[in-house]
Amino acid sequence: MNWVEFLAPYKQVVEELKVKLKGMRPQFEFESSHSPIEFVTGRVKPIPSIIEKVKMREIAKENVEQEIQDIAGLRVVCQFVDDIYTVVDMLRKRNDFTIVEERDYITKKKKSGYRSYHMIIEYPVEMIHGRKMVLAEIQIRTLAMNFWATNEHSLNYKYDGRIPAEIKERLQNAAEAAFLLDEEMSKIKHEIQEAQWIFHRK
Ligand code: 0O2
Repeated sequence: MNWVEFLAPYKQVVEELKVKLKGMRPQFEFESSHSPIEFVTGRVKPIPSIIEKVKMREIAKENVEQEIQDIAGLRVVCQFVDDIYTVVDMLRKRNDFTIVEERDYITKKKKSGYRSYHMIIEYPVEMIHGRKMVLAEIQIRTLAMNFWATNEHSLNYKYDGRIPAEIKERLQNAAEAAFLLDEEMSKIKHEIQEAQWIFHRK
């Protein structure tokens, strides 16, 4: 496998989508309205991580592009849970890609405690030899969900996917605490936004 050649369109997609999604924030600021987007990140899945997934799921070489949907990964981080659905609605209205699948791990959290909204999109990228359709995953989550997922991801890496039961339980409790934090913050959303607006004007 020539990885540089294989990953080139994915790199391009991540760069293009980062610009497009990041570009939404200043538009809200220009209109003096609350931006549902706090920040955007993107990455191309590391090669060892792709190889591991291929091996674990016994994916045939010719099916890698179709089966591993998060080689190009974008993350949109929001302040409030409501904002996630605002972003989802805005993404559904776009004409520069098509949505292939949506997974709501917020209303239906994962067993680990993981919460996030996932969108798999098909994005047309113009390469020097023509257009290529590339799958990408957009994860949309709150700051609290992101804090939890980042920490859990590190622990998963540390324990090679076998987190001890006691830590797993603590993580599940932490996931609930994070969700409670999101709920409490949502209840005082307007107060927070007013404060941020005053701060922004100073
Ligand atoms: P990495 O290192 O972030 O790239 P399946 O698990 O079979 O339903 P699939 O294809 O894994 O299907 O998709 P899913 O579940 O939507 O997960 C894709 C990505 O979501 C993961 O990529 C993670 O980034 C994130 N994710 C899903 N579940 C969890 C979780 O329990 N904890 C954390 N921290 N992240 C999660 P990768 O390839 O697993 O990892």
